[in-house]
Amino acid sequence: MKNFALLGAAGYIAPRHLKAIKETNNTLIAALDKFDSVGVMDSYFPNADFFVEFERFDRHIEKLKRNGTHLDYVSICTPNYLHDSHIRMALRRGADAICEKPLVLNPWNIDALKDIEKESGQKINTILQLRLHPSIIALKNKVDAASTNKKYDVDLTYITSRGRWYDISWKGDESKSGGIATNIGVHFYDMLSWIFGEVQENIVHLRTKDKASGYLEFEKARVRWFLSIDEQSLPNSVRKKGQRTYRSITVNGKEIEFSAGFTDLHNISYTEIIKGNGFGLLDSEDSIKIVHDIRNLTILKKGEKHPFCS
Ligand code: NAD
Ligand code: HP7
Repeated sequence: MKNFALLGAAGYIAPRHLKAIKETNNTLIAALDKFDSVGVMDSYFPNADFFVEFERFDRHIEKLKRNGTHLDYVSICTPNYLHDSHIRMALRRGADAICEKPLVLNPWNIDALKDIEKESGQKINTILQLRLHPSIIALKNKVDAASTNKKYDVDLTYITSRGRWYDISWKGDESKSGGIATNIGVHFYDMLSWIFGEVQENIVHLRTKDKASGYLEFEKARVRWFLSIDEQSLPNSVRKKGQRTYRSITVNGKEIEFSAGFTDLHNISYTEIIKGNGFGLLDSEDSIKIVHDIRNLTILKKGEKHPFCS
C-alpha cells in the first residue's frame, strides 16, 4: 500500500484522484487546500489529515518522515500555473509526483523539471487520460499498422459548455490556466501528436476567451480543429437533446465515437503509474509546445479552416 498526499483537495477534479487512490488500494495520509470545503474526503479517507496552510502541511509531512512514514506520491490538483512549484515540493520531499495536465504552461518549464527529476531520482507523472481511452487506442493501433503514406484528413470538434463562472475563476485568466486551448485543448493536441506523429505546421484562425480554432499538420494527418466553451457553438441537434458537451473526431470522414468512457480513466492512469508506466515529462513535450505556440502565434484569416470557424 502506497502513501499519498493530495494538493488541491477541494477542487472539481480532486474526487477523481481520491477515488483512484482508494480503488487502487492505496491510502491518503494528508491533504492541502487553501479552501476548506473538503467534506468529500469523508467518502474516501476520513482519517487523512487536512491543512489549509502550506507551512503546517509541510511540517506535518516532515514529522511523519522523521517518525518513519514514507510519503510515496503527491497528487497535484491545483491550478495549472502552480504545478511546477508543487512538483518541486513533492520531489524534494522524496515522493514521486502525479500532476494533472497541463504539466506546465511553457516548454522551458519542462527543461527545469528534467533537472530536478534527475537531481532527486524521483519521477514526475502526469494525467493524459485520452491516451487510455479505448477508442483512441484503437485508432492509434490502426494508424500504426497502416502502410499508406497518404495523410489522414481529421476534423476535431470539442465543445464543452461552461457558465459565466469560468471567466471569473483562475481558468479564465490566461496567466494562470493558459487559456482554453491550453486548459482544455491540451488533451486533444496530446492525443493527435501521440497518434499522428510530429507537428509540421500550426496555424491559428481564431483565439478568443471562449473559442479557438486552427489547422495542425502532423507527419500522418491534416487536422482542422475547433474548440469552444460557449454553448451557442453546440450543433442544434445536440442542444435540442439538452446536452452541453459535444466531442467529435472524424478521420477521412468517418466518425470515431469517443464521447463516452471518460469516467474511469483516472483509475487506469493511477494503476499504470503505480506499475511504473506513467506518462512523464517527455510524453508532455509535444502538446506543451503546441499550446505554447497556439497562445503566441499570429492569427491568420486564410487557410484550411474548420467548418465551425466563421
Ligand atoms: P478547481 O479550481 O476546481 O480546484 C483547484 C483547487 O486548488 C481549489 O480547491 C483551490 O482552492 C486549490 N488551490 C489553489 N491554490 C492552491 C495552493 N497554492 N495550495 C493548495 N491548494 C490550492 O480546479 P480543477 O478543475 O479541480 O483543476 C485542478 C487541476 O486539474 C488543473 O490543473 C486542471 O487543469 C486539472 N483538470 C484536469 C481534468 C482532466 O480531465 N484530467 C479535469 C479538470 C481539471
Ligand atoms: N465542470 C465543473 O463543474 N467544474 C469544472 O471546473 C469543470 C467542469 P466535461 P472534464 O473545465 O477546466 C474538462 O467537459 O472532461 C462540469 C477537461 N478534460 O466533461 O471533466 C461541467 O460544467 C479538463 O482538462 O469536463 O474536464 C460539466 O457539467 C479541463 O481542466 C461537467 O463538469 C476542464 O474541462 C463535465 O464537463 C475544465 C477533458 O476535456 C478530458
